[in-house]
Amino acid sequence: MKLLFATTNKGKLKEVRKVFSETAFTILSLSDFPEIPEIVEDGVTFAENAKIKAKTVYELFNIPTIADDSGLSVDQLNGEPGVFSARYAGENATDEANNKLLLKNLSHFAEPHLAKFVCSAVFYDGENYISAEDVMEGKIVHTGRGDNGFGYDPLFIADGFSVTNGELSLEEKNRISHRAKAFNRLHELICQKYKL
Ligand code: ITT
Repeated sequence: MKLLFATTNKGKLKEVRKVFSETAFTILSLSDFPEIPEIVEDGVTFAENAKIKAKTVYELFNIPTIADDSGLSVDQLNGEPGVFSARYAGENATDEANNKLLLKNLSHFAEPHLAKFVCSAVFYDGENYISAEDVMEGKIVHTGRGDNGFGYDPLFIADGFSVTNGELSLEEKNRISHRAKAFNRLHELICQKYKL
């Protein structure tokens, strides 16, 4: 069965393709479908935005679609950047600019900067939504380390680890990440629904 992953984020695509490797599903990506109109993510929760992405892309291509809305929630910043994680430092902000702003906003607070990543994963087939959400708890550190992953990964250390997410391999991150856990569950739920 083909699933279209409604994302333009190459880091997410790698992680989710790995989750669905060796399953009955082939993951297509939006790069197979150029000229997608911009999707307005105006939901106030991760779950709402994930549904918006899945529904918009399903209606364009009529292919069962999965989507992910995710982000970082920092306790001392009252849950920010939250659903604004990708555009914390402005529309089309780079990961570097977002990371810099995060550290600036945390500079007034004492460590540890407790934080969690959240991922809301959704499947939509034109009739039903299936959803799964999970988190990865940890803390933000001031010195970025590692070139793996994407987004805030160089600044995030997961509970029980001493290296940043940016220093984890794809396999290691997928063992513990919010995204891998949410999509593994979503995979199970899709299999149940389609009796696979
Ligand atoms: P799509 O909407 O096209 O999927 P996006 O990057 O805009 O791509 P989101 O709106 O879900 O996706 O924003 C997620 C942002 O949260 C992402 O750009 C990172 O800044 C951050 N983020 C989410 N998961 C992350 C992870 O596993 N590691 C590091 N940063 C992450």
